[in-house]
Amino acid sequence: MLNSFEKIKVPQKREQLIKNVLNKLPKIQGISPKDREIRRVILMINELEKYKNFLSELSSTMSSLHIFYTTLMEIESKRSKEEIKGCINSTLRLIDNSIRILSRYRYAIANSKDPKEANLLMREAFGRFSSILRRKAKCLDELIDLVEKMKKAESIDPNLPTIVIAGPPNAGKSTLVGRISTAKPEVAYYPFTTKEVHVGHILGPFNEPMVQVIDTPGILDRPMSERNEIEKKAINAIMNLNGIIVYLFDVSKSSMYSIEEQLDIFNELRGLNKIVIPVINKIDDKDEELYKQLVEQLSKFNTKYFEISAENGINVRDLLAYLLNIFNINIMSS
Ligand SMILES: Nc1nc2c(ncn2[C@@H]2O[C@H](COP(=O)(O)OP(=O)(O)OP(=O)(O)O)[C@@H](O)[C@H]2O)c(=O)[nH]1
Ligand SMILES: [Mg+2]
Repeated sequence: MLNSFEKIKVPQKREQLIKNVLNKLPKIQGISPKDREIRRVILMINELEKYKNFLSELSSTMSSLHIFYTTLMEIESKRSKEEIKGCINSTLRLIDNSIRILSRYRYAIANSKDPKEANLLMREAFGRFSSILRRKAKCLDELIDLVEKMKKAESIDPNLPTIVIAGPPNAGKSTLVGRISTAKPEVAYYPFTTKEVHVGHILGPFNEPMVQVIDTPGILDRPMSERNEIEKKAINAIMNLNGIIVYLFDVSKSSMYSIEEQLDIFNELRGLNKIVIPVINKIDDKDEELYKQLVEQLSKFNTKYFEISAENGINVRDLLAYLLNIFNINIMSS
């Protein structure tokens, strides 16, 4: 599936554009001096039209965007959706206005009395063009950066059954995603290896994507207001994708987080009114004390939990069968 931002044509940033226009102007010729100056102003107008198209496309993309992507835009830009829209609309008005100003110069050049006046007017038009862009269109560069970032986001299909793998950093989330889906995410021994949300698929009998599996960055046990951008991306997937959440606990000897911390995050996710399935990972290397503490606590919840080794594949198939069964998919048929 295509990411909705992929089709947006991204123009050059303001300074680059001003520089390029300035380079192109002397190369533009015409059938008369007036005609040449008019063509120069038309070049400026055409460049502004490109900004206008970019802003209009962005605005229409945003109007039909899934909340997961709108929130991702907010995280990436550190601005609210309303601020982004405000920025688009005010810049659109500014560009429209600038096109009108340049069009007036175009007619003034057509009515100028000699080549000297025509050239002077063209220079004045360029001065207006560059000063409006420099002083008033500050939002443009920010929006260009934002769209470039959004183009890199992976495509998530909100209508496909979804499994979101969540948990503290280093718990083995990416290892599990790599084992059960088509994704091959980066796995490493240090925390926060995964910095973006990634998507893999579980394929059906005809190799069609049947279920999507979402790999998320790790989250720490701390208030939402203290969470960094990377953690917020994980929370966005957990909250705004309509999926089953698999919460991984790390009970290995090298676990970096206490059972209390891991349970705090688990409880936070359970409060979201979603299906959250507790999964104890790394049982091949379990720390007996951590394991005992966790099992004692989990049995109080009266919910089914799994004990797996994502790395060695222990019990992974049982977990997968259980998850698919929630979507009414029988693993034997896949
Ligand atoms: N012993 C053992 N190690 C595991 C298991 N699963 C993952 N690991 C190891 O744990 C480390 C972290 O694995 P990742 O899959 O990158 O963990 P993650 O949760 O995606 O980590 P972040 O993206 O940093 O949050 C790696 O060194 C893995 O090899 C397991 O079942 N058993
Ligand atoms: Mg990871």
